[in-house]
Amino acid sequence: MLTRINSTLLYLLSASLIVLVALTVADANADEQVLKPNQSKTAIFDGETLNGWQAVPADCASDWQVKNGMIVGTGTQQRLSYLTWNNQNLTDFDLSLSYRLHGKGNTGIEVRSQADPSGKRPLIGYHADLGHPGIGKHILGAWDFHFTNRKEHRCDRGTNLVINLGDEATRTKLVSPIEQEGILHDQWNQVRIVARKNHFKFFINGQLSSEFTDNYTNGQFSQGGIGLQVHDPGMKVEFKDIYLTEVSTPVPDKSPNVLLIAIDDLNDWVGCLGGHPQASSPNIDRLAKRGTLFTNAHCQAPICNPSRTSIMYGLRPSTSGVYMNAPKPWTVAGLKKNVTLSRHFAAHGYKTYTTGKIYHTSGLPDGDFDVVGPRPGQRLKIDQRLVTPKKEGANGLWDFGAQPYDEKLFQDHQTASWAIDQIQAHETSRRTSANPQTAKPFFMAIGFYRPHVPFYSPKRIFDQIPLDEIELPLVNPNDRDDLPAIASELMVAPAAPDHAWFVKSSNWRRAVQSYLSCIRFTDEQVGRLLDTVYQSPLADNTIVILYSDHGFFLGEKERWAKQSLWERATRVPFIIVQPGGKQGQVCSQPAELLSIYPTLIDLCGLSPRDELEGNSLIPLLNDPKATWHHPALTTHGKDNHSVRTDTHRYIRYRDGSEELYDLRSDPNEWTNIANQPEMETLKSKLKKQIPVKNADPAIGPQRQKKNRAKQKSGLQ
Ligand SMILES: [Ca+2]
Ligand SMILES: [Ca+2]
Repeated sequence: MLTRINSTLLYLLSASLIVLVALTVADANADEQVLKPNQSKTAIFDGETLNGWQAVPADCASDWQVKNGMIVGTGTQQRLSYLTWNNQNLTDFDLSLSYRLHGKGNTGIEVRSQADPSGKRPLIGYHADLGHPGIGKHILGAWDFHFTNRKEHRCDRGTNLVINLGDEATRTKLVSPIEQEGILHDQWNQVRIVARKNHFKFFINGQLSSEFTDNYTNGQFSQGGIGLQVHDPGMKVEFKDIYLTEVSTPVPDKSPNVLLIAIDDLNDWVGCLGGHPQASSPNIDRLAKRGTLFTNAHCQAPICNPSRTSIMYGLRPSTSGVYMNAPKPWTVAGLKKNVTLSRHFAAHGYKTYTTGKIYHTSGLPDGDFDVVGPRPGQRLKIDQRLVTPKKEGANGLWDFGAQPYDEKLFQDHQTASWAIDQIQAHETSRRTSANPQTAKPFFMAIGFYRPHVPFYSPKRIFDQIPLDEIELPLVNPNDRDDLPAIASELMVAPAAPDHAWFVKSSNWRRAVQSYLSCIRFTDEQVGRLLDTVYQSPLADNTIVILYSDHGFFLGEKERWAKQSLWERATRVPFIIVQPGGKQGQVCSQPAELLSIYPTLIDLCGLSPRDELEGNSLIPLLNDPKATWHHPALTTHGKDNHSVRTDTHRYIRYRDGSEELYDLRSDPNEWTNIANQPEMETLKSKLKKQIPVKNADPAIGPQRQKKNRAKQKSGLQ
């Protein structure tokens, strides 16, 4: 009986051991695939001799012995004693070993170690700390910075540390790091160190313990040796199964360049979205074929300032309080501490560039980019006024037609030319630098001005789409009958002429022709940029993202411009191309422009930011049909929201009135089905997606000043 129990126990124990080993191997393999080593791992300890190893300093050789297939390190004096492997010029590698620590003390592994030119220490470099569970997380499983000429950075167990160009640290928590209980005293532990360019990972027993990225180019070590350490009298540590894999196969760059192409007021008419038969956009279409086209992507606000704020700050309008074209986000007190997308890239060692319109009115927060190019604005001095609907209540930007001047003078031609020059200069300087591997990558945000009003483009383009052949958008004369009153109030675009004016003055067709011409001209400029990237080595290490800040109405629902929560104003072209990523993917799941920030963080390995509200699109880039429970939200003014799923749009206004459309049968959103009783279940489900927090509209310094003046004069 006793024997049977014992053998059952033994069986259970050995089964759990097998499971444990299998899990460890699976984890290790997952990372191996990322590394793509070109060699199999090499045992660098033969189990019998210390051939290939040397003690540092040389007079501590007696601290290191081989016994029973193990390297045994015994501390004999109060000093640092190392056993180093003879290759002192390792760059990218994967080191694995087992260690067992007896008694007190701690030990560690030297990574990219070098002789200390100042002679203060035997070796300097990065150091992975080992020990037993009792010694605390500041030592066990942490990274140390054993340098004499730069500062120490805490990178405890459970930490992801990023050191920026100025040697300043940012720390975030790892998702499921090894816990203290997972590390054993007096027993064998498996350790794995992965060094890849300036990124270092430390695994214990198959789980990540700590990792860091070192962007401090003045101090980082891109090569060096590896070694084992003891340092206290009586301390005893054993090592065995020591394997080294040198990684020299080129792998996708962990710090790719980023090219962000923002287009102003471009709706879903473009070729690859199939929106208007005469909207030709061959260059945007060819970009889509190189990566992932999101066919159900939506802005977070249907107007310039709040949409662009949401993209660059990573916040919803309902959180930032930036709902309309004022105030500028960087003047809002509550947003001053926030780190914009470009600044986050700068903090990770990128050189940042911008030109054209990235924020509303082409303004920029102070110091938001390292290099700022031309920002010519929506109107040029040489523009001739062509149609003049100004007296009909529109602002001065409302005009359209062909401008006669040289094409090179158009804003978007200038913008593209500057960007191309900068990209080429950056690339030349990187290639010719002393160490191209560690030269800064670029983050460049380019904002094209058209097809925003005025709809001006060269005559050459107008001639491609004759006026009498223009197809007008579909209009249902009864469309507005089923709308709540607040919808009709909110959808008025105050700066635009009304639809009646376009019809009465016979300008509808002309305006559509002009908008289509602008799409073609801007698309040509996009093509020039794409040629610069894709006809050069930049193709292999540059992420390209193209988006429009929101859509645009040209008579649909008998209205013009953006400012509404319907499809034509919220849906945008949105394309992400990553080097080495899957090509020709089409994703019809709901996507938000707000996701650009967190997605780029993931694609470029930057440290995450807790305040960001968008969802990283990585799962959809990997598989466009992946399970995705996130609808796309658009907000227009405080507490008016639209929720777009893969099939429906639900709109809820601040007074509680609603609209619901089934886009599968009603792509023009003509039939509001919100009042149908059978829709209650769906509506209550969609209602739950609406933000709970609805910040009051943010106010900038001018409004604050006025309010103070009012208070002073007793008016408030
Ligand atoms: Ca816009
Ligand atoms: Ca309707």
